[in-house]
Amino acid sequence: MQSIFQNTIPLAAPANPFRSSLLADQTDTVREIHRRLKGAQRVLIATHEHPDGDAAGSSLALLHALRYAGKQVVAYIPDPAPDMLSFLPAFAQLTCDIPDPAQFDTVVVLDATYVARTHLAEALAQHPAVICIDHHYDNQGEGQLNLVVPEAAATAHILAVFFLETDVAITTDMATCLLTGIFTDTGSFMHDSTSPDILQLASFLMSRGARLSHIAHETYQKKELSALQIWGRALSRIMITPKGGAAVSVVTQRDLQECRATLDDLSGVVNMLNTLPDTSFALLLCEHVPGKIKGSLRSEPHKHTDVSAIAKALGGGGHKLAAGFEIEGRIIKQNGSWRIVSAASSGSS
Ligand SMILES: [Mn+2]
Repeated sequence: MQSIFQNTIPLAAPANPFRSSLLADQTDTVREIHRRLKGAQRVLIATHEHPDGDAAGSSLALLHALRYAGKQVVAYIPDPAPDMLSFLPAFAQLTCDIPDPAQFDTVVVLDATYVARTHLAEALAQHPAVICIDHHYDNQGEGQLNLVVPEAAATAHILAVFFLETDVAITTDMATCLLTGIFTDTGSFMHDSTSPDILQLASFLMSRGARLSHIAHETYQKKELSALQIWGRALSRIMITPKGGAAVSVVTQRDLQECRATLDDLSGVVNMLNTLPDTSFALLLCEHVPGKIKGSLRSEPHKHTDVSAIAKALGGGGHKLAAGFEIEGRIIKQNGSWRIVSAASSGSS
């Protein structure tokens, strides 16, 4: 297969020796996406709301690759990415300015189960060249081309193998973005999705200059005072539901204000709740803006609970072991127990 980038590969980057079978049965789709991107002039990259390490990492990896190839590229995020990802090369290029997809000949939607999660659904429904690349098993396949690989640990995993398959040289900047997506979506290589293949790929990305220790430090080992304080509140309130044995905790709007914390500071808390043995799943509820509650769900393979089904029933989505949803309401304490009341109700917390 001829590379999109053969004329613009940085001189220092050698050929990619590593091969993976991840996309082996989607060769036609890989070839067609490669052909479309090669012919594209202006590319819009879009990802999901509340972008995480995989959303931002894969968007920026593709942005770097396409810019090396001389394309004009805009990477759109519906809302700001967490500060902890600001070490990613070209992080400042991620823009929340709403683009007009009609100005781009090609659109690539990354890591989004539903195109609606990009907040551009209406404009993209009219667009003739939308490519969706994702690893969510329930991806809706709304693009003209869809590279959906549920076996992949991250969208960055799919992209890395896509670059390898199409002989795109992976630069240090790209390797850093890709490894960040993989590292965060595998829960620091601790989730079930951590296969021998992914560890070999990680090793390969390190050989391209990605610094795993730096990525780990920036994404997990650096906590602000506000984060530790809000973790303290969430952990001090853990409850185990009598029915079903779920580990649940809540964070109110007032907690966030008093700790000067944001939703991003809570990243990782639900995984901590999920460490409790003898529970079926973990749920963290956070009223992140007044009247809006975000729910994060986690489980583990041996707990035999599909949390994506719970999320879906509440209008959200995700994976079997990690999912989320958002509902209207306020979290208040009433007669000693936590309750969700309608956003219009007032109550003391
Ligand atoms: Mn992902």
